[in-house]
Amino acid sequence: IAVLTSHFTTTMSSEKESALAAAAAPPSADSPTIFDKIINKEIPAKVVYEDDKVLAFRDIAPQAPTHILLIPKVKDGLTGLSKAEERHCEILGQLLYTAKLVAKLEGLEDGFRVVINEGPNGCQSVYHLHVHLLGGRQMNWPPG
Ligand code: TR5
Repeated sequence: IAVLTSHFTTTMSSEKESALAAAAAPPSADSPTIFDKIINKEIPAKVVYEDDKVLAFRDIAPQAPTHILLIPKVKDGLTGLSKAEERHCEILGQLLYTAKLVAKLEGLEDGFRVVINEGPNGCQSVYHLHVHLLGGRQMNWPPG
């Protein structure tokens, strides 16, 4: 029972962790996030691609053999996709196009998934728009 309980607790805590992180996040805040520190090179990240507008780096807690985050270097109010306005169309397109480029760089010929988590129900935890690029294994549908 102790083993079962301990396994159950472990499983539940990791699920609860991301849900709690998402619930605790300030959906409307435009305050700096950890991603600003990565952009400014104040904290290290495993950068796989960079140009003047987009930065792509490996997720610290990968959910697939390849798990990369693509972010706009200038947030410009884009805490999440729900804040997108017409002026953001160019950067939104660039993020997706760069995801395709990085997928090719990573050798994901058999396919991949791109995800944008939005708000508490979407389990968003970092309020700086980012595209997840996941690959290297068979994905399932529907997502959890
Ligand atoms: O949950 P959402 O969609 O908001 O995704 C945020 C992602 O940022 C998660 O997949 C986290 O694992 C990832 N993350 C969080 C941190 C971090 C990171 N990826 C790379 N490097 C990171 N550092 C240095 N610090 C984080 N807190």
